[in-house]
Parts: sequence; structure tokens; C-alpha cells
Amino acid sequence: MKITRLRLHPVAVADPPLRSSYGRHAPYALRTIVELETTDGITGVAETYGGDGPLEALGEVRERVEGRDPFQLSSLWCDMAAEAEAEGDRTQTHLVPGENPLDKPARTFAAIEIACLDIIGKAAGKPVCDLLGGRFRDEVPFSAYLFYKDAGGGGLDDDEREDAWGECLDARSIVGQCRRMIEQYGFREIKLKGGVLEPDREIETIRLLREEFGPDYPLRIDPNCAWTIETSVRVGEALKEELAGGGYLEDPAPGLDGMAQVRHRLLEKGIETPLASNVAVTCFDHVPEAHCKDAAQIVLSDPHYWGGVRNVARLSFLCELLGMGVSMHSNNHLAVSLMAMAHAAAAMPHLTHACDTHYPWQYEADEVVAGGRIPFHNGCVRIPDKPGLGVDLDHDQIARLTQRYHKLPYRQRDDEAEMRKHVDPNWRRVVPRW
Ligand code: GKR
Ligand code: MG
Repeated sequence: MKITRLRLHPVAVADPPLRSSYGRHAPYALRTIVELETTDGITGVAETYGGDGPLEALGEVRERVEGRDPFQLSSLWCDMAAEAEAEGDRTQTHLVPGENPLDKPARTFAAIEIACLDIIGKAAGKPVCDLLGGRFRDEVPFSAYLFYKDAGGGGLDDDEREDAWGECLDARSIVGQCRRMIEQYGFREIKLKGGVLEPDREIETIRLLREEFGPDYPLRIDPNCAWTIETSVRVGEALKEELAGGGYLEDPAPGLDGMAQVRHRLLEKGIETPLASNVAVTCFDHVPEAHCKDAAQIVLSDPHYWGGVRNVARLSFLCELLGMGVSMHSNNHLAVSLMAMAHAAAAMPHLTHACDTHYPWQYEADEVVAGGRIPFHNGCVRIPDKPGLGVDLDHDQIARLTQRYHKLPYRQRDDEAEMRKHVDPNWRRVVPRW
């Protein structure tokens, strides 16, 4: 079997004005849907980052991909690996999440790898997780991913949407957001995106979440490096009880050394809250250092920039060997990515916490797979009894979302620009801010 054609569909998906230390989400999130056609008439699909950068990077590997056997993934990676040799800082601290140029080869390869595995699964009549050494679970747990946000559901002009969440800029409204999310999806773990309000107000939010939902719902907070070491330790101390029992503190301060200092100072105080990371630890090269320095105890994988679903399964083995926890990070995504994440997580022998997902923030009206949104059962995504990723594209929907993409004035996520436009004309990302 040979790949005959690489097709790329840039899409724009309505996205509410979610806040983080990066700024505010724009009215549309950008994604790219990838299709690989083959001589056998099988088409493989994948979803990845959107905008001009990722689209061009995929276009650049077209010649390497077309004419290739989809089973020969390792040689494809080797051909692309020279670019991956680049030395430097890969952390997402200084760039918009998902746009670090040093992770480009891993991101580009991941999109091709996932589409190839969809092809292989369809050819073999097996789901993708069963190609990754077999599944460890049929249902993959996800967490309620809470965001401080402004009012509105995203979109522009006659496509503008109202949302069920409204403005959520205090503890009480975040509790309401959480309740709605748990009722709708059945999530059993809760994550709050922090780094938006004064740390004391975020402490208050976590405390209220604990008060309302109790210790059966592990809690985590992720300010994306918005805090100094001092503040991180203070928050860790204040939330000692609330983040215990399956919770964690995620990327509180910038850099592996900063994280290590936070960890050591918390341990000195007898606080064992683990630190998780998807900012200081973004690739295999970071894991030994993170482990030696005890800078992160939980690695948040992500098939989209860790080089695909096979690497995520490998990372799970490595973390288990090192005595580290492992779970999964998320950015805005649709159903194709959700299923790639679910298959990867299903095949992880060692998965210590429910995975993150932005999926509840997107809408049925913008879904790109036939049959509409993927359902959650008690906070979990079930691995379907279908070959490959188990999804088929809805090409009418894709055509509509591609048309919308071409009309947009932006081609890259810029959360700072949105803050300047809507909240404060002088806003810029400062790390650490508090
Ligand atoms: O969507 O604003 C966001 C998040 O901050 C996202 O971009 C991060 O990459 O969710 C991510 C995280 O856990 O750091
Ligand atoms: Mg994070």
C-alpha cells in the first residue's frame, strides 16, 4: 500500500473568550484536518494545530509523505529527525502555546503518524489503541477543565454565539461552570486554569470548589508559569489540603530550575503536593533533567507535540520506570484529536490522572465528524468498536469551516492581542506576573 495524496483542510472553530496567563482566546480557534489517501482506497485522518505555520510545515513534507508506505513510520521520522536536532529552549513559556518552532518536526510528524495509524487500523480491522501494544482501558477518563472567562461563546458577526457559561471571573461562577460541566459530562476530576486573577482569588476558587464538590473530586490548578517561586510556594502551602489526594500543582513557576525550587521548598514544609508540567517538560530530552532535579513528578503528554500516539505510549513506560506520574495535556480541539488522545491514553499502561480536554468548549455546530459530537460517559470517552480512530469526516462541515478560516483576518493564535482589544489596551504577557 502507498500513500497517494496528502490533503490539508484548515478550519476555524468558534471558541469562547477563555482566559489564561497567555491572555484571552480569540472568537475562533484554528485547527488543521489532515487526510491521507492510499492506493488501497483507504483514507487516514488526523487533526493538528491550525494557522499558517503548522499548515506550511505539513505542506513542506508532502513530497516525503506521498508515495510512501504508511507502515514505515520510523523511517519517516528518521528522515524528518535532522530538523529535530535543533538545540534550544523548547518550553512553551515564551511563545503562544502550541507554536514553539523547535517542536515543529515532532508536531508535523505526529499529524502524519496519526493519519497513518488510522490507515493501518482500517487495513487491519483494529482500533488504533490495539496497534499500540493493546489497550489497558476501554474508557478513558477526562477532567472538567474550568476557565475564567468573559461572557460570550465565540464567533463573529452573524455567527456570534451566546454560551451557557456566561462571564466567569470569580469563585462562585467557576463553581457554577464546574457543576454544569459535571452534570453534562460526568467528569470526576477538576482542573482550573489559573494565572488569570490575583493568586488569593484563585486560592479562594479552589477552596470553594473543594467545599462544593468534596474530596472525591481531585483538584488541580495550572497558572502556566504566572507565579514567582515565592508565590508558588505560598499557593502550594495555602492549598495543601485541597490539592492532596490525587490533585496537583501544574507549571506554577517558569523553567525546570524554578519548578525544582518550588518542589524543594514545599517538601521542606512537609507538603508533598506533586508538580505536573506541560510547559517545562515538552519532549523526551526534558524528562531526565526533570526527574534528576525532582522538578516535575507528573509529565503531561500530548500526542500532538510529543511526536504522535506511539511516543505517548512510550512516555508512559518511561514515566513508570522513573516512578513519575503521567497524564495528558490539551489545547482546543475537535473530535478527531479527541479520539487520537483517547486511543493513546487507552494504550498507556501507566496513566495516573484523568486527561485534560478543551472539548466541552467547542460546539456541535462546528464538529467535523459524521454523527456529531463524541459522547462522554461518566467523564470518560469509550473506545469504539471500529477500526482506526473510529471517526469519519463530515466533508460538508469541513468545507464550511475552511471557508470561514479563509475569511478570518488572523492565521495564528494571539491571546495577547485579544486582551489588548477587549480588556486592557496595554496588556502583555508577563512571566511571572505575581
Ligand atoms: O487554552 O488557554 C488555553 C490553555 O492555557 C492552553 O493553551 C494550554 O496549553 O491548556 C494548556 C495547559 O495546560 O497549559
Ligand atoms: Mg498546563
